[in-house]
Amino acid sequence: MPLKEKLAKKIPILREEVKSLVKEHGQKVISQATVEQAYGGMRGIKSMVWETSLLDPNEGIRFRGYNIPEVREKLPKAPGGEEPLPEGLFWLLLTGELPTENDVKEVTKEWQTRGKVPASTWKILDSLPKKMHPMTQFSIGIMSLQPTSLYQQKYNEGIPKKDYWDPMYEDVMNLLAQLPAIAAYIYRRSYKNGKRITPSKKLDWGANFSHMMGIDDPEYYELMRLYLVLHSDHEGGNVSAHTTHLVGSALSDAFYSLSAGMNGLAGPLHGLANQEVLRWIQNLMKKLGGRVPTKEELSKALWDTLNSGQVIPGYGHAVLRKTDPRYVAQREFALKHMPKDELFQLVAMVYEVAPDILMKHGKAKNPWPNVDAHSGVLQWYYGVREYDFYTVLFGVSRAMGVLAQLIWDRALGLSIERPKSVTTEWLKQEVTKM
Ligand code: CMX
Repeated sequence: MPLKEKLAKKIPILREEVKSLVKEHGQKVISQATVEQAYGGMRGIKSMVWETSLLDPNEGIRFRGYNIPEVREKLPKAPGGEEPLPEGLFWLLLTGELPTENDVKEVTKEWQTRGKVPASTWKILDSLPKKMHPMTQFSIGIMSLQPTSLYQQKYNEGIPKKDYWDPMYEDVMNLLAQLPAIAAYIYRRSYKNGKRITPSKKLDWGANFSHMMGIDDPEYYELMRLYLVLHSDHEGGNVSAHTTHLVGSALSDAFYSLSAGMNGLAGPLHGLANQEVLRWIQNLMKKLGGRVPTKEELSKALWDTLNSGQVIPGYGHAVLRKTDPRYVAQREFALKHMPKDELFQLVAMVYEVAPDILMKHGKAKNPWPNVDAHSGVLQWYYGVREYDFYTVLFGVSRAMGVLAQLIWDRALGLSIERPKSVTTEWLKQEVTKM
């Protein structure tokens, strides 16, 4: 059954479930907020619904109930490949069901068909300084597609609220189909000869992305597929997901919403950490005259970083309390394909040394590595050495999760977000009454 038809069948069922859940249990308390949480990034307060994934502090992410090893095993692969196809993950995120090989082929075909980027987008990108950060170019590239929004057009025509999800689905499919070409062109114009590479009708979404970046190595295709799966979704409270969802709640279309989410991903505490990790490691090697440090030298460098008030990039997490399984999956890929690589060995050494130091330092609640601690070194190995670009790769992947949820946001008719804020003065008065 085509993806849209499958989704159309699921929507009325969940709508009814949500309706009766709210009717029967609407007043039950699921979370409370403390003063500390109000100042501390609202950490842990349960007040948002996110259907596509759920994060367990110890086990890590589950996409629609499937953890990362399960997703790697169960999702269809490219012929001869071993890593899951991102198209299959999108199917799973959107429908909650594992796709067949044929379902995945259909999504690949659909994204190939919808992949033509309007000439106006190329023109806008060409007008930007080549030295502009790739994430800024990416966000502008997404915004440049906004005039193509069918959702906005249908909204203006007055379609009923229950049908909002339909043009949203169309916009999301077009946007996902076009994102790799936009991202790849940003890579080509910023770092290569600036020539656009035409997508191939023979390649899947991830492989086509590598192809358009100018990398036609089957092993990198595999890495790209894995990378795009791993970074896609991490429940709703992280900055990129929450921002996309928040902006969408004002009934802004997918282009406004995703572009806003990407601006959040561009922050150094979020998606930019992947480039920071490699910068940190390479600065350290430069200081040592280009050689791999000993464990003692590495420990000293980690302490120096902490003592100068900086964070160790790629370590810690707002929710996770164990090594991120997305880190583990990338480590497994590295052990299989590049075990002798010097930078990988250094990343592995940081994994041996940093958690103990962070525990001794005593501040970070989670001393273990997150997804960003490993991704850069894999890109570097396959020749993508322009680390300012790494967050764009993250962004193409993250788009799948946040946009799948955005369709559900409209399908469920979720309200405009408007939590209550208070002032410090209000809090000071209120706590004295407790
Ligand atoms: N190095 C040094 N100190 C750290 C740290 C790290 N890697 N991680 C957390 N801390 C510090 C915090 O800065 C905070 O210090 P203050 O009390 O002085 O503000 C303290 O430990 C407590 O923080 P926390 O509750 O453990 O962590 P938060 O939920 O506030 O923040 C995160 C989470 C990811 C922003 C933080 O761990 C961090 O800055 N890590 C490094 C950057 C990074 O890897 N980001 C990528 C995360 C994954 C992603 O979203 O892409």
